[in-house]
Amino acid sequence: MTTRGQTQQFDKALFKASVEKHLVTTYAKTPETADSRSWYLAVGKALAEISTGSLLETEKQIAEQNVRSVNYLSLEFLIGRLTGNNLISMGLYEEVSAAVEELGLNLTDLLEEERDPALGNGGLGRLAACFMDSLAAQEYPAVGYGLHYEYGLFSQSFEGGHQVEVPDAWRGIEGYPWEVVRPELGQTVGLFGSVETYTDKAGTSCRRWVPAMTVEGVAWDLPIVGYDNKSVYPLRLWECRSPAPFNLARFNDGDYVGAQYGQLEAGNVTKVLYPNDNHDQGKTLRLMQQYFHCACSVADILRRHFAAGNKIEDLAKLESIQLNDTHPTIAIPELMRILIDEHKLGWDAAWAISSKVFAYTNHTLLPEALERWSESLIADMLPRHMEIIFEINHRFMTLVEEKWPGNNEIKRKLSIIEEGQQRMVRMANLCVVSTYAVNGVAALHSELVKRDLFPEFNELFPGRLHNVTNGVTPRRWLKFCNPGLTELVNEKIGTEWPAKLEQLSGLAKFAEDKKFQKRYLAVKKDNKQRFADWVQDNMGIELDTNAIFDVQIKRLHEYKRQHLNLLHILSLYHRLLNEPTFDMHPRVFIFAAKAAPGYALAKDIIFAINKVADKVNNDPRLGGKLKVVFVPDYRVSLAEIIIPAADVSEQISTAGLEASGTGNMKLALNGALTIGTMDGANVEIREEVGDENIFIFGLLVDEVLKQKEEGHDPYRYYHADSLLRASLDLLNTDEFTPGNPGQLSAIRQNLLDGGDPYLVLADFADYVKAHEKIDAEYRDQATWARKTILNTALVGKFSSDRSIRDYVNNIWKLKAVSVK
Ligand code: 26Q
Repeated sequence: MTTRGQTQQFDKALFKASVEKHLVTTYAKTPETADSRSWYLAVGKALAEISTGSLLETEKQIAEQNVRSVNYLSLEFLIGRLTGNNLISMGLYEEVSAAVEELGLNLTDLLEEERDPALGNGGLGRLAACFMDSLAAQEYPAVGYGLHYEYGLFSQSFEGGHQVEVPDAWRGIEGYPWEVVRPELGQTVGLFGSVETYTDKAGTSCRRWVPAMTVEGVAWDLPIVGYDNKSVYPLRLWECRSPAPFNLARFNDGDYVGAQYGQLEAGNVTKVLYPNDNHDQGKTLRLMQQYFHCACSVADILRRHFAAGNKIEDLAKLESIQLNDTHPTIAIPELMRILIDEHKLGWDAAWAISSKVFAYTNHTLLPEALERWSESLIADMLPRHMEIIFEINHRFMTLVEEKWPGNNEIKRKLSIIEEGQQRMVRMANLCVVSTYAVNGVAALHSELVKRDLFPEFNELFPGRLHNVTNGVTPRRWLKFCNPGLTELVNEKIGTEWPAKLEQLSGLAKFAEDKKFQKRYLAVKKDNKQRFADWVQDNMGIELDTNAIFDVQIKRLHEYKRQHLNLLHILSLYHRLLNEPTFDMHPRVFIFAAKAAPGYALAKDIIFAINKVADKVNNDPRLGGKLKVVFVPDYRVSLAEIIIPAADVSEQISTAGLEASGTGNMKLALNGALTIGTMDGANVEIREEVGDENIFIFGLLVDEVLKQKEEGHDPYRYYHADSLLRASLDLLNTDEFTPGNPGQLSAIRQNLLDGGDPYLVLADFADYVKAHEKIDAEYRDQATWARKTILNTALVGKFSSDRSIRDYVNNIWKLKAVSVK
């Protein structure tokens, strides 16, 4: 692999010595007895030694310059493996590869030993990881704040086609070599208790929170290595521990052990990542995670601010806090509490600061994903915060009254507090009221945020609502994961594109070049072979790389419509067996997806796809034309081998429901052609690559809304479309579950009698047609080559470097700091 100039001093002999030292002293292995995993750990530690030094130096230089920085608060950072990526950013990939070879090791094999840190669910967590990469690459001062979960997202296996979840102890027994604990950054966090009034020395009556118990926050830093520069930024993850010695007196006073909180052990707070994606469950422990995260992070931001010699009044000048969805919203009342109760600012002075510090990113319009917490739960766990939320709402309601006098309906709609049997706090409303900028994550989504989710807020706060279209880091999602294509691109347009992805457009002029087409297709073929080998080795399924590799990889959710894909597969199965004139190019349908453990229909869909796979992969009547592979345990490192191998990218959500999508960008960048609805970032991908180079189908957002309003009638489609009927009815037979008819009928039932909430049936016919077009166009390899090359060439906009520059210019207003 070609790397850019190394950014670190590198002495091969010293490095080898360091690896061997760690092997012996850190991991207690001799070179003779060490297995591959121990060598990986030792190499990781030797590298982390370099990056930790740079992290401290970066911290120091940024503090000295006392410049504005952003703090990215997220409950999730789905970073994936660090070793390969950091090697690329450090410019040391080849050097280290050579060094370990001299130790008798193979770098590629060592990298496979690393377990993915899976500290996130899906898109939102992965976005946070890409953003950290792009902040460091462009040297915009930043700290990422997250949680140090003991267990990441569960790993998935299949038993009899059913999803089985296994806990993910991502750090292993030895610990993760890249992380470093920072005991000096520890924080103490209060919980529960009461609020009291007291008179201060000046004779003013004040409020203060007297927590009933405290827990300790321990900081762990992971290094985010800047690509081709000397900056290393911290991803700071908080681990919750109980105070030592445990504060039993306090605890017993309020009888917290006895009655309600006996279950609470500090170590439980950061024990496990909640495995829900786009769904809110309202669990007490989750709120505790959120507050623990916010309290530690806000305190650390203030610590840095004061350590650099600044005054509290200058906080908004120097710090921005970006809230990754509403999950860290409680940081807002936490900062207000500190400003008022601890720094003794009046409400207006505190609000003037706080409301210029926070900004909020919305990632969803799905009602079930909008966080609402019961007032009584917040009042119990965080009584002072609840008071502050009421005060924010009170003042906000005054504003609403001024704007719409006497209009109680609008007040009810906009209020941060939702009235009802039990009052609820609407976290999104709290965010919009309390931040200086709110953004959606793709142009269409941001329009819908303005038009449908927050129209009145948009009137009240003109200019507050923005768009920042998501992006992905080209370092991991092209340079690292697709070395073959990287080499080809380097040869044509030079090596600067990983930091300047717009330069990919220089490839467009080769789209018709026969020689280039051949080489581009050969790279794709190699990547397909690499994945096919993986599938053969791990799943025992043989794949033909001449087939179209059709890929849908993302969380399993009804709105993402994996079951629409399944119905299309069933329609092909039906036609191959029943339509004598039907022909198709061989196709491999590749799925990877985790379902939230409590999401029954999502699990049914996984089961159904697995059962259909069993049958079609072994049915000689199909002549090998149809294969279905559901790859278990979808994760970042698996995406890294599937994406480069994809011919077709399935982005088929019901229009209006996928805020952006980012897998769509990664797949297009690696030359997969999108079949997709006019949803999320698909709309902008179409704008960039041109209508000829993407397969758009299905209802538009407003058609979806209209159809829902008028009453969608699934049976109308069922009766009118014989292919749809045949496909659906297969789910009621025992074709795929021999001897057990009905095992797959829950999906059919949901679509027909459950009202088909995501309009699968309404889009089916158009989807089938779009696939027929794909089939025809793939057979003409010159046409296909042109289109796939143009996809790579024309998606430079979707670099997360561009997203970060949008945030920097329109929201954060940062200046880059070049670390010397
Ligand atoms: C909320 C409350 C309690 C427990 C869990 C949650 C929770 C957790 C994760 C709610 C939502 C999420 C994740 C949402 C998510 O990944 N959204 C995706 O964000 C991407 C980045 O912006 C977009 O590209 C996707 O369209 C969007 O679905």
